[in-house]
Amino acid sequence: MDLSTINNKNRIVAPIQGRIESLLIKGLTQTTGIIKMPKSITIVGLGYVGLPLACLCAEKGHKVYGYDIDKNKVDSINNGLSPIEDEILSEKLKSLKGKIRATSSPNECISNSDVVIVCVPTPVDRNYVPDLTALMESCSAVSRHIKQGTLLVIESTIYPGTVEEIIVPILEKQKFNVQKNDIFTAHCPERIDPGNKKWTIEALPRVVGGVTKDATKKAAEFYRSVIDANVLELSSVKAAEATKIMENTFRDVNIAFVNEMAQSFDKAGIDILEVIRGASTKPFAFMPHYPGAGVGGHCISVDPYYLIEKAKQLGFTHRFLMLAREINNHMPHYAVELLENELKKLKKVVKGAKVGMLGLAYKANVDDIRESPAHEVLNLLKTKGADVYVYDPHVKTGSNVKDLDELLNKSDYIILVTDHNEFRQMDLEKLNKNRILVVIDGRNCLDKEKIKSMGISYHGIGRT
Ligand code: SAJ
Repeated sequence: MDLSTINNKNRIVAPIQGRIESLLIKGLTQTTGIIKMPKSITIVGLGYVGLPLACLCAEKGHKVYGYDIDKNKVDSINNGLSPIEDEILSEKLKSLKGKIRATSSPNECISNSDVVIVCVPTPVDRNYVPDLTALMESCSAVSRHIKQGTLLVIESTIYPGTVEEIIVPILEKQKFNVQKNDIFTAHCPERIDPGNKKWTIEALPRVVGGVTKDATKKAAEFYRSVIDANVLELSSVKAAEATKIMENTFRDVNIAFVNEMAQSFDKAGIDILEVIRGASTKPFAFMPHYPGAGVGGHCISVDPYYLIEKAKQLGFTHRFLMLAREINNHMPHYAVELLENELKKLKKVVKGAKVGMLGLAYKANVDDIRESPAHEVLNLLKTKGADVYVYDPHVKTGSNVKDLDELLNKSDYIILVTDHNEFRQMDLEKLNKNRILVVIDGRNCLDKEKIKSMGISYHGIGRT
């Protein structure tokens, strides 16, 4: 049997093996009568990651506390209301009202919990340097109330070494010996994809890695008790930390790849969507990504910097990852340049131009504006003196017009930054009716032929 067959077989067998293992463990638990006593769990940080996890644990019958410093968030959750625009979450919170005890006081929850899971933001600062303030502050609060024998899991995205170099010393300051499992300490990187109805939190496979083998086991046992997917136990906590960074950096570099290809194809008059469609007919070794007006969100645009920074401390420079970040961070500028070029053809300039900007959120159909490329596009347009009308159906607070019709009525030129369904499905005749002269399609999501057929200048990202 040649190697490729063996490889292919392994590629197919391994996940099935893992699935069978996971089902066996679950089955044994149920058939051997080991009744999984409901645990008392505190989820620290009730955002995009913590809240779905809190709901899942409550659905599985565990006693769930939610600890968050944001009192508004605590109050809305205790009233069964989701502080995040997410229909699945809103439904769940309504049905779980009273089953999750949200609080802003750590002593009420942490000391009563068998499991504490930390899901706080780990952003970067304006110089793209990792900012672990929230993680350190929350783990310090936890360390002052956590009881011996608790399982402590960090889900926040962190660079390899964070648990052992930062979290463990915080616990040791309270006289816990983590190597002796006073606190079972592990990392299980979050894999939430907001709004994804297929890959929900219970359906997503996970990886775990503990400071000790017992911690890894304990963490794996916990996650297997709440999710339906496979839980892979890794040999170390560092391996678990590196896994998440790798999967998101992989995505960032692939997006940078197509963003560079798009700029090259613009010069050559090639439609990149057609070429991606063509390349995707290859049934192996090609994975489509799509060019756009930038890369936002608290994962893809942030996580690479965690590895870049840590590697720098260890004496390695990630030139490729840094270049990918540079390319992706340039895309908002590229989108505005496309608008300037189209205006130039009309002998117009951006200064004083009435520009409608469609979208503020970092990706389609969410209300999250963190790291959104729209911020940069808006800043650039304003700096160049444009009159900008902004509309995002999911971010009404950031919009300065009440709806799409008002934006089209007031604008002469359009730049789409977020491919919300409302924009994808808009009646393109309205562009004509409102005498729109130029459309810059920052997500290549509009019908370019139809727009051009109306005599409107159209330019996408790698798509003319
Ligand atoms: N983007 C592109 N081109 C692409 C894909 C995305 O420009 O081909 C842009 C989006 O417009 C957005 C940014 O990148 O501005 C991030 O988009 P995303 O689809 O990666 O969405 P995220 O940030 O919610 O990423 C999450 C990640 N999940 C976790 O970190 C647990 C990521 O690993 C997933 O791959 C991604 O969801 C997903 O697949 O939806």
